[in-house]
Amino acid sequence: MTDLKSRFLQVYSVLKSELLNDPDFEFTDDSRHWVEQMLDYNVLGGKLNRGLSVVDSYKLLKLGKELTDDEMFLACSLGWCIEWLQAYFLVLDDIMDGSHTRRGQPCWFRMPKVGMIAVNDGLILRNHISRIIKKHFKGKPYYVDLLDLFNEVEFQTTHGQMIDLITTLVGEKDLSKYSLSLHRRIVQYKTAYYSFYLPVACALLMLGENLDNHVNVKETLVEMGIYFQVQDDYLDCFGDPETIGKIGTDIEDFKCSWLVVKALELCNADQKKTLYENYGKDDPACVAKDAYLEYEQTSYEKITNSIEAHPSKAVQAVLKSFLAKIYKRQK
Ligand code: GPP
Ligand code: MG
Ligand code: MG
Ligand code: MG
Repeated sequence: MTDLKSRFLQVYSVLKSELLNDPDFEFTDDSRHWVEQMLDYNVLGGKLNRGLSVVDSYKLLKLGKELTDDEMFLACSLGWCIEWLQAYFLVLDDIMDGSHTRRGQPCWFRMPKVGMIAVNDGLILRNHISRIIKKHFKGKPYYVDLLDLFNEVEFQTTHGQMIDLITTLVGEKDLSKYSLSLHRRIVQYKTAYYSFYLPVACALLMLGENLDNHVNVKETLVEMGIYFQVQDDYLDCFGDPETIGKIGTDIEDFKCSWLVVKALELCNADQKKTLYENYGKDDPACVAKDAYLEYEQTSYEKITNSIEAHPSKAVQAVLKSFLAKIYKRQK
């Protein structure tokens, strides 16, 4: 394990222990135990990419200058807030998508004693973010901006999730309504802002930056987030469940996945008929496999060009480190 990761995990223990001893709730042994199990089950076990990238971005934007212990702790805490946000989204997303596994274990709501208690656990995870930010950032000049940022990104994500869900109602009636532009709109909102823009925005706020001055950084990150979700769609069908830690449900769920949109674009009338008959049931997305390889290449080039257009080398380094983490990923 890298130094940074073990440091990051130490901060998790600190934050967890603060939350489990929050004076605004009188915990009993049972309730404390429930929350602790719930946190370890849902917040840990992922790749921690989003969380760690707050620290990485902060370091790069400080041009390699050593972080003080305090800065390190704060950057890690914001990283964990994003991991908490992700846990909150995933617990609820798995219920909505009827998923079975996540990060190599049963989805939280599938656990025998959990079921729909998972809905409230999701809300607790969301509340923890505000508790962490209040405890460690209240009094900082960027406190209000930080709260606004998490609220705004949550607003975008829940609305992206809403169109992801209601679009399937349209698709079930008429699959031909699915298009690349509709897909783009869904994934931009449901994934890109919280996964890519949020970590960098947190680092920028800690550095005292005004986010309004960084709209071009946001655009590049959103582009990367879209690419990342296309990869997620691809892996839902073609990834190895052992490696990605989850069993795909997009076909059964009638999702407006990149694969079905691409398949619709490429197939002939005969294949289209097969697709209409099978989507929501079987595995008809294979026609889009080669197109994915092409998409991966052109997206990479497009994003690289947009990164190189940024005036600041430090910003370029941040963006490049993100792209390197996801290019041709298998999980
Ligand atoms: C990814 O969709 C999007 C999310 C996890 C955001 C969920 C948002 C909520 C407001 C609950 P996905 O269903 O493709 O992800 P996965 O493949 O990991 O299930
Ligand atoms: Mg899902
Ligand atoms: Mg989903
Ligand atoms: Mg998916």
